[in-house]
Amino acid sequence: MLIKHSGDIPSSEITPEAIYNSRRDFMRGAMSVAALGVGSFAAPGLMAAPTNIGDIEVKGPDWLKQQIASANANKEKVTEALTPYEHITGYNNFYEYGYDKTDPAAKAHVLKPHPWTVEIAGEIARPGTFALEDLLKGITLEERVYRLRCVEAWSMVVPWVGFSLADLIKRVEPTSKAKYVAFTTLERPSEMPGQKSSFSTIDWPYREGLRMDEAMHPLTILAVGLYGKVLPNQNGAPLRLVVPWKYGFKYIKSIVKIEFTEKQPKTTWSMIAPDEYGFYANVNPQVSHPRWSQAEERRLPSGLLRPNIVPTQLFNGYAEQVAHLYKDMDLRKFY
Ligand SMILES: Nc1nc2c(c(=O)[nH]1)N[C@H]1C(S)=C(S)[C@@H](COP(=O)(O)O)O[C@H]1N2
Ligand SMILES: [Mo]
Repeated sequence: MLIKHSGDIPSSEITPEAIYNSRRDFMRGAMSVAALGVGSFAAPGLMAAPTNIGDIEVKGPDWLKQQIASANANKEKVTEALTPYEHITGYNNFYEYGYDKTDPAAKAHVLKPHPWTVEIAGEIARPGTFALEDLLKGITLEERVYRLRCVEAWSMVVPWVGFSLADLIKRVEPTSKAKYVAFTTLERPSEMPGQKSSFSTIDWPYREGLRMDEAMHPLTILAVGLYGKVLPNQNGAPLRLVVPWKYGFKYIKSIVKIEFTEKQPKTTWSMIAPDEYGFYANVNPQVSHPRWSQAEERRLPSGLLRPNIVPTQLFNGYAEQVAHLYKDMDLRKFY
């Protein structure tokens, strides 16, 4: 890349503010290169002017804004450049709003993510339906900069704000029968036009799941923000899963239910096409999708002139932290 990377600064040594400020300089640089016609940054329909992160206002309740503003600085180091805000919030998969990458940004504003409740059920001592605000009480949010690798072979680097899923799991006291965690997205066709579409092959609501040890892993978070702002609707407001060593379809959005189960739960994509999308969905450059290779990825921003192809890493680069979870498993069989 022609551009100076803000990621050259070890993010563990600087505050989120500094990341965004250096990011801002990075984006100014990026846009002036684009203006000269050298770079191509566009996903179709994206902005033409640089964004000042400090000027972005995402709607949300004051308690959430305050909690996000006091999030601890990033613990996970990523040396790559952050993906610009416009791309993270303008190029999305969220089929509840349609199949195009630009549908969620265009349509998701209709959703009202506050107030919000989450039902926590199944094999736990303390089930209940909790207001999001109560779920987050006493939780210190953290910034985590992670790579996100979609199964479609594009990727981004995202500064999430969230908290460890393990913290929530411990509070609800799982029983010895809790072997899996199942997650469900909101089903509200009045605010999610894709759920009304007769073309849809998805059996709503969208569902995902993790094995208990994956859910308890310190890298697994529930996100409520990104770039130090409230999570935009198109990115899964108000609460979405982030499991950085897995393909993006595991990162279920707008969660309304978390259920602890003894059996492996059904998950949306593996129900639609079990030969193509498995329960595990661990990022693996050696295991091809039946219709394309997974050896490389397009790192956003990616354009025709500058596709920005990078090699895909085993477990999306998190092998050191997570490979032990799968040490006795055939990764070709359990894809
Ligand atoms: N409820 C729901 N969650 C979802 C999806 C979806 O269509 N519906 N798409 C998934 C896919 S395929 C990806 S790659 C990521 C994309 O997250 P992003 O739009 O925030 O980048 O969300 C995942 N979570
Ligand atoms: Mo995806």
